[in-house]
Amino acid sequence: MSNVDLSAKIPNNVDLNADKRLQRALEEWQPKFVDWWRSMGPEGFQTHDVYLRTAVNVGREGWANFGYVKMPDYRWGIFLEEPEQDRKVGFGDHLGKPAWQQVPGEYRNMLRRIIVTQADTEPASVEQQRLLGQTCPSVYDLRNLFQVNVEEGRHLWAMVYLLQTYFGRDGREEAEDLLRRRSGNADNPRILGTFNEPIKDWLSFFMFTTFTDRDGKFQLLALSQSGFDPLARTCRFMLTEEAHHMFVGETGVGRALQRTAETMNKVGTDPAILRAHHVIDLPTIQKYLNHWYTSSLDLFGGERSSNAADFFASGMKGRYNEEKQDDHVALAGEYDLSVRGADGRMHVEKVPLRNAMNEVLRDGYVGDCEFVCQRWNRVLEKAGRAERLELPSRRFRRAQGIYADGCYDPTGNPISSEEFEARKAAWLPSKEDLAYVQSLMHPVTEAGKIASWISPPAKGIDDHPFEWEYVRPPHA
Ligand code: BYC
Ligand code: FE
Ligand code: FE
Repeated sequence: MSNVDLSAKIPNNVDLNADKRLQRALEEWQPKFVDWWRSMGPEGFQTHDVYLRTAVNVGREGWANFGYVKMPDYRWGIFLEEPEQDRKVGFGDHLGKPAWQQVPGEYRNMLRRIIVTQADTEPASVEQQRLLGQTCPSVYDLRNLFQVNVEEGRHLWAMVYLLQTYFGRDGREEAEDLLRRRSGNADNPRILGTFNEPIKDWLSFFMFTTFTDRDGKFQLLALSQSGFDPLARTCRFMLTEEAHHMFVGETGVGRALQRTAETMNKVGTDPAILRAHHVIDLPTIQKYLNHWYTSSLDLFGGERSSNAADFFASGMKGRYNEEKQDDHVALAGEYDLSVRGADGRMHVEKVPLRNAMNEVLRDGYVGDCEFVCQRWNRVLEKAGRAERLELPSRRFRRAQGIYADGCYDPTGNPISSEEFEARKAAWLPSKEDLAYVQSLMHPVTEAGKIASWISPPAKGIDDHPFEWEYVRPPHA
């Protein structure tokens, strides 16, 4: 059991104290991070007391501590999962060799790119969500937003620890750049598409934490397999925090559905009438789902990818369920990919398995999202409704990969770009839809009260009731 040093400037279980150079580098980066947090983190709540959980250990029984914290004082720590004795590389060309404890020179650039890409998403999401506190539907939700935000901050710390520890001067420069790029900034944007999209309302936030944080889950599962052991151990611990982010998203959408279903039972399904009752009509919820799900599908990269093949061959990034596979080398298999032929129809093309690793990971993700959708539909069913939500085809509205070239309808049928344009208002949030949802976003900051468009949660946080004062204004 590695020691947890909670009294240190930077709480950690990596014995930071023993490496003065590294400790100094991280302590130099810390105030820059806090500056970034103050200017780009949650606007207007930096001096509030927020009831937050803080990671204090990695053990099974209780790794988190709950208490009121002012966010800039949050104890962002560095925690790696316990090492596995004599761990071996679990896949790829180096299968069965001892896992690397240092960066293998030949894979240094590749590994740096993977870590920087992962790292970049974390502060990006905080930037995207920075204004949401001002329109929170309840104090309970406000607290959940901030919980997600501080943990994404900790995920940035986790990656910066790897950069500073294993990548020397390059790593320090990357750590600085991570605080310089800005979500949505035309000159210096974040790396991946979704992380430059604005999140202006809480339905978007709940869709994002359902679908985009779930990309995080699958990417972290794949990186948890890494033969570079420090990365694997870091990502394993990050996954424990990720579960709550997806919970916030799924239950958030579920509670909006609940409210809509109850209102439909009273006044019918006419969107105009539902809107007059200040709830979000079901077609609009479906359109938001279509938007954020498809944007998140893009985060898995191209269906055919030599990068993905290299990541796998090198042992740096595995499959999310590598231990359940029979063949960990994956040189023999093929993946059946649906591609659109010159005749305009879909047909199957065989892709060498290693080159299809992005698609293999996306398959796992799509399956997981289908379960989420089923659980949302149970909310509708329990409320006595016959309507259902649906995931669109993975070909719909793609901006990355082989489906980005043509247009497809939500069932995956190839269509012309004219048809797509003509029908897109029925499939994706229109300006009017966005404006309507925005019009519902009034802050509700009295404990126990809630906005019109969403139901209260089944239970509160850490055994406290929904009515608990999860966020308290600063006392003069
Ligand atoms: N947007 O070979 P390809 C999370 C680029 S989320 C923009 O098809 P590859 C979180 C790609 O970089 C998890 N660019 O893709 C969630 C490449 O660029 P270069 C984040 C894109 O490399 C919520 C080119 O297109 N973690 O943690 O196989 C809140 C051709 O690429 C996009 C990771 O992503 C896109 N969507 O796969 C907070 C894990 N997609 O090289 C946090 C690390 C592709 O030509 N990243 N491109 O300049 C990776 O494993 C890979 O970089 C990717 C891309 C899977 C993202
Ligand atoms: Fe994260
Ligand atoms: Fe997350």
